[in-house]
Amino acid sequence: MITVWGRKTSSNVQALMWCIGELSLPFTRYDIGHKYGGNDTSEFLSMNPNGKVPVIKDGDGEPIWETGATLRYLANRYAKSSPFWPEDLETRTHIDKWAEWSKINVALNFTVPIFWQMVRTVPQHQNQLEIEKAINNLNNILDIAETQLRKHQFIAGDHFTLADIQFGHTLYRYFDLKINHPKHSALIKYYNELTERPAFKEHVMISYEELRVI
Ligand SMILES: N[C@@H](CCC(=O)N[C@@H](CS)C(=O)NCC(=O)O)C(=O)O
Repeated sequence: MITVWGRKTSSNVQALMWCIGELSLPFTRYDIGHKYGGNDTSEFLSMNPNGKVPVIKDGDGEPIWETGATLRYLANRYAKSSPFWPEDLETRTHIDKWAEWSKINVALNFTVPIFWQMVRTVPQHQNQLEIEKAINNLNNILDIAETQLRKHQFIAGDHFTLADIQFGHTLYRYFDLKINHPKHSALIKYYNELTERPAFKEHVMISYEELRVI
């Protein structure tokens, strides 16, 4: 049994929960963080000194934090030898490369400069010029995903892998926001297919209204 500490409106928790769903793992999840609090207690900080979610424990195991590490742990423990996280080092590293690319280039260039600015910042403090610049920057990065997805069904190739979790979980909010979405036809097809996956529907396509500042 996997225990998860983290509110379901956290994008990092969503990536983790989507992975848990795709791997059909039993779990218990506690709402922690943001309006639920609980991430500043000594009990929580003894698990994760950063006070951030998600944190997981597998049975009585050590707490694991940093979303990328939790995903790799689950994949190593429960999806070894599957196309999701193959044993072959070269194939796995190719997937890991796209997972890392997604976290650093897509998720980080979306969450704070775009999502936080548009949803979690009061309008009088929003910097429209900076938001526009951030959207253009992200859309340029997504050109790379578009090129990849014109050649392959998934972000790291022809199978659904851990890289799709790190890449795809950001797309629900990206497409939901009323911003300029270029005609990335392969990316849009890919996203539409993700929205048909039950675990994506359940864990990623979640309202973010509780995060809105007004
Ligand atoms: N690098 C960490 C970042 C974790 C993080 O920033 N989590 C956010 C939610 S997405 C958080 O805990 N925010 C404080 C809160 O929810 O109260 C990871 O990848 O897990």
